[in-house]
Amino acid sequence: MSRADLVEINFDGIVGPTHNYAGLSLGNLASKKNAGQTSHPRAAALQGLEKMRANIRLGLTQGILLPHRRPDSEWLEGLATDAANAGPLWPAATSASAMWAANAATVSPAPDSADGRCHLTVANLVTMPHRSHEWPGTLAQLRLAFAHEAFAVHRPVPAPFGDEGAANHMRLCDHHGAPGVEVFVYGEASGPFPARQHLQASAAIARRHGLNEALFVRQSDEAIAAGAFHNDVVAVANERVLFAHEHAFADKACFFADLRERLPSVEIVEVPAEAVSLEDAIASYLFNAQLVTLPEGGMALILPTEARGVGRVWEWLEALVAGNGPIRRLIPVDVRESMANGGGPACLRLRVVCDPATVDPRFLVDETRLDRLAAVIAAHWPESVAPDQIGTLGGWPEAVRARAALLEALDLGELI
Ligand code: SUG
Repeated sequence: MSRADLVEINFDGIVGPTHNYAGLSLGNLASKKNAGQTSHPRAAALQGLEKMRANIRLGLTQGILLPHRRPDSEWLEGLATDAANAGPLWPAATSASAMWAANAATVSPAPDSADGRCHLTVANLVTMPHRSHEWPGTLAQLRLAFAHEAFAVHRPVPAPFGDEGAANHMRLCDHHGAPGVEVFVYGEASGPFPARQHLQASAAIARRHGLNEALFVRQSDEAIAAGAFHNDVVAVANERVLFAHEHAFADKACFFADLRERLPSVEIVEVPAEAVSLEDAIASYLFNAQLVTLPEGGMALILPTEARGVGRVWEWLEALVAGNGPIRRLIPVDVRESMANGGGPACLRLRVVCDPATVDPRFLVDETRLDRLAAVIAAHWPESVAPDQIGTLGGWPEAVRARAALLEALDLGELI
């Protein structure tokens, strides 16, 4: 059933005070390249807030997800160790990786599910040790934010079936409030890098959400080997538009035919490899964009400033918006600190299509609330974190206090 009260809300992960570059993600080329660099948590978090502010000014509805408790002493306790003795587990215990909210959960809006509720399944993120302990913190937040009966928040799919949430999930529909076709993109282990999304995990989520229309599409091995560790590095969808690299999918002919059959209005904007190679796509992150519908009509791509830095990519995009297609505007945003760990504008947000009145208002922001958050971050987030510092910080009390200050400012003390 189509519903006019439903809008898309982007919930952005706020970058936590322990943001650092530890080279933890095999197959994520930026993470490897920047391992051991000095990070700038304050600038990182403020960049994220400015992205949200710009989106609010476009007329979009904006939400937030909060940094998790890091270092994660409970996780270390489960591994029978602690801050002083964690050794190689320490970087994984301190990672601020929950900032990449696209990996928080898979979301199926109400019009897609048999019971008419919006379903969210928290991602297990089991492939990467530093991300495998995000789910309890995510579950706690989603249970608060989406406590209304309009939602069903589910625990993660059990291991060993890796699930990385919305980063490997796309929804195509005539408009946000209309029933959609949900596309689950999974990988198969083949090349040098892990395939993080398992078909069994995607199938379990589709069953659990009671989806009326679901497609399961294999990501191309070539894309994973080139550094597309999530599908959202090579494809993005919004309403009836799919924007994807030519080599994103293993069998695109079959996928596109299935999609056209289920949603005849679909518009597929494909970027040919001869114009933009997979390598350029991954270096520029042009697909890791927020593809959004503007209130005045037409769609915009909110992309990382890095996309402007690759001449061939920018030329292609400029030609695209000059044409008569659905994508009308290019809006570059500076999220460099996150990008250096492989997280572009799309990685930083979780999309939830719902009635905003059903969301706990503490998880929604306007510009005034962003100002308040920016003041807390400016006062408490470390300016920089050098890699050799991390091991000497013990339980990292400054980071624990910084997060507590943020939660208090948001009246979310129960998450401390
Ligand atoms: O899982 N980087 C994240 C980036 C996630 C991007 N998300 C999406 N594509 N939706 C990851 O690889 C790097 C952490 C480090 O190396 O310290 C990291 O976890």
